Amino acid sequence: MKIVAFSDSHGNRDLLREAAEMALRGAPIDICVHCGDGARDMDAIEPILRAANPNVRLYVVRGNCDIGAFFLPVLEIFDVNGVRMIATHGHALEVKTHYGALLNAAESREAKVAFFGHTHRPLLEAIHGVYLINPGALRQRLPGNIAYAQVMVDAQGNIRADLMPWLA
Ligand SMILES: [Mn+2]
Repeated sequence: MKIVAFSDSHGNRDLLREAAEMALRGAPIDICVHCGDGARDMDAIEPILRAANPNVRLYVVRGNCDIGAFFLPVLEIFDVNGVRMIATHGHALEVKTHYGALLNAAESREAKVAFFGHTHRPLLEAIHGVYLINPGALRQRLPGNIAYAQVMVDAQGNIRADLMPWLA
């Protein structure tokens, strides 16, 4: 299963589309996550995700800048081949100052992966066996900047997580 996570697109729909097209190369996307701030930008890529895989699952959470998007959840929980994951923007968990609350949110739900955003800084770190993954902000397409995060989960529930840079 291939999970692709974006965050903090802040209205940069063209950039989100380019990142999605890059992510669609190779294996189809089974699950696509947006960690908030520009959550509704997902409208711009949902058709191409569904065209590539009609069964794609989307998890979109509300960020502090998603004004009025009260129909979106603050936290999503989902399972992939027996591996539980959460997605949240993170502003309510104070991720700019510490990861303790985020880690607690994951561990209290027995999640092994926590996707988040808000800091605009890409992060991939395993703490106490929990992957904390922030794709960073979709702002500039520069070689080396991170476009999205990718997590592959095999049938046995083994995880491989990567931050994916823009290709030159
Ligand atoms: Mn933001």
